[in-house]
Amino acid sequence: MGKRVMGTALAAALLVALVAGSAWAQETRTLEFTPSRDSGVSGTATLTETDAGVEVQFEVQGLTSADGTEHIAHIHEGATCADDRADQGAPVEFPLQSVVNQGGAGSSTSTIEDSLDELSGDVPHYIAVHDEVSGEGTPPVISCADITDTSVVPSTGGPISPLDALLVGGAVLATLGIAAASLLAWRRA
Ligand SMILES: [Cu+2]
Repeated sequence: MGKRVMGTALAAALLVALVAGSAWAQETRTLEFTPSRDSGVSGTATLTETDAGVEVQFEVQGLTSADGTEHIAHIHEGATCADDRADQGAPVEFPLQSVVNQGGAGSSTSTIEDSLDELSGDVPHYIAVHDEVSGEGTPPVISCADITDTSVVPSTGGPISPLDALLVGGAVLATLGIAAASLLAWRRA
């Protein structure tokens, strides 16, 4: 009986440690969108490494188009936001879900087949939100976020986010509790 209780407790403790470990290892980076071409459109992007690739999630504010207007968005490879602002932008590497203006703000979530290391490596990448489509050609970029090592804050090895701290702290407490309980059960047996 005692041995079985302890075995179960140890298995539970291991499971908790595994879950905490994977939460710890999940890499998330936060980027900032700044206005291009005096658009006044800014925002925040979160890039998360997942099993399927990189989940790109962002929201922008300050859109002045009509409600319901679609703004196409991409990840461009081979230049920076500064280059794009000097009309020296780079080609699209990944299309992203378009932003739809709702009351001046809009969001987008896409998963792309790439890695954070690749996106923030030697070749520059930027996330671009474009002006509303009118006529032919790609409309100009109105908000831009560089994906570089200096503009990203990894949650592993860097500053710990409050959620990470909560998850890990909770897991540590749970593991200690289970260990204490199993020790008690073992002593009583
Ligand atoms: Cu684009």
